[in-house]
Amino acid sequence: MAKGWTAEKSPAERPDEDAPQRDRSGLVSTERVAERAVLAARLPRNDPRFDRPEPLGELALLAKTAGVTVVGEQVVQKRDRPDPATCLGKGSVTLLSERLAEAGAEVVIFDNELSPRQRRNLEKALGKKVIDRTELILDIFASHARTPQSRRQVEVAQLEYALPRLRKLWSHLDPGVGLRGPGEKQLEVDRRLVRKRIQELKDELKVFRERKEREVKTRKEAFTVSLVGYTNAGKSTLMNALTTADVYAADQLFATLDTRTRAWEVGHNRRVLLSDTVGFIRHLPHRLVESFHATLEEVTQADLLLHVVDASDPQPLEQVKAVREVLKQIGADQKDELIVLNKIDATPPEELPYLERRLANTVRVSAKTGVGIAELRQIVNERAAKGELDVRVWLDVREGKALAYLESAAEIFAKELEDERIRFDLRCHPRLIGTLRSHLRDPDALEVEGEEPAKEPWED
Ligand SMILES: Nc1nc2c(ncn2[C@@H]2O[C@H](COP(=O)(O)OP(=O)(O)OP(=O)(O)O)[C@@H](O)[C@H]2O)c(=O)[nH]1
Ligand SMILES: [Mg+2]
Repeated sequence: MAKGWTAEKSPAERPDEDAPQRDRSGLVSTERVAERAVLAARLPRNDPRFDRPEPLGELALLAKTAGVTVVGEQVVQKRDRPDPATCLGKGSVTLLSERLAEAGAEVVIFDNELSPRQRRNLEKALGKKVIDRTELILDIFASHARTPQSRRQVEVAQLEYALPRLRKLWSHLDPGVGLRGPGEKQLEVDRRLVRKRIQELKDELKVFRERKEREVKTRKEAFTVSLVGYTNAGKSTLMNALTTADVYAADQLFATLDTRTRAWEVGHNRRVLLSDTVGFIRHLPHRLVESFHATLEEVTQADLLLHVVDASDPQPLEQVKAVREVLKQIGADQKDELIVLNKIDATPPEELPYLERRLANTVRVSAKTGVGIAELRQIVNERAAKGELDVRVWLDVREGKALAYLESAAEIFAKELEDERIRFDLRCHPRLIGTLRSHLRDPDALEVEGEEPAKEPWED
């Protein structure tokens, strides 16, 4: 296979086997084994999730992915503004306390992001551990991060989340309100240490990012396609179905945290580079998006986004909206996009026309059964072919390297012997032309459609 088509794993993508299971600061635990939790939320009155049989279904799935057992009845308060002290109102806090006791749960998981104060007050009122959605997502990311890069990315996000919440850890050392005791001093020291660690990690990540940018740039000669979509939409399964990649796919949220790139043959001698990456979710903590910038580099550089949608989900349009918000955050919202309606084997057929009317540019597939894959391949083939140019190249039969490159990289539709050289008529992506030229002994033996052939100085 010609150089440039295979994407080798960079060190940042290789599993980090020796990494400690806990982060060095010891502040943020990633272990949450066999805990029993009750779910709670404050939702605005017009929240579309009230139309679902289970408004907190996604939070339940997140909890399950984090290894938490969800028990008892959920507490959902309809309320347009959060109570500044406890998020939920008094009555709902009391109800929550009763449900916790009934279910024998040790933890409450909130769907809302809680301020440090709200969380403190709730823990005091309930006498139980309180965690919020952001923390749960960070937790899942932490336990799924396998590479040195993704581990650092998660650690930065966790530490930034923990920084304003540090006080709690040291409150037991505080002698009382208004007195600066050892706890206060310890807190200052600790904040400084955390900030220092964040800076260290960011410096290390900068190196990863610069390497990634260089790597992505060198692939510029290929047409690049990125799979994006809500978590669990089936991106990795589709990647496996389209290429011979062996990417981890599972019925859990955020199964993928890194980017994998593989060559995908979409037509005769037309290969594109296909990348699979981390999934998105509603209200993805922005710190997380920021720290995963390097991982998302492929998306921002792609020529085409395949936006994978789980058509069998009760609310696929909500997911599309959430994904587009994240794309906007990373500056990829103006890209060419094709909506891939996936899991059609599990979707009621009458749903599909409705989705197709609401979303332009769609194709139906099932990554699981293979239905629609050929059509998807055809569409991508056409898109990749769109910007291609007609090129004519003359080669001496002894130019073996250039010959091999041509045959592997371009669509050749005519080959003729002309003046003791072989003339090739081919179509290829404009970005390939530079490489093609560099392989030729005589750089003028290549003509591009619409381009003036190079003149010799005496021809003017
Ligand atoms: N019925 C059905 N299930 C599918 C299909 N495609 C994927 N799945 C299932 O959906 C689940 C999620 O698949 P993944 O490929 O891991 O999803 P992902 O989008 O990569 O998820 P993250 O990496 O977690 O963001 C798995 O249990 C798959 O078996 C499909 O076409 N039909
Ligand atoms: Mg995946």
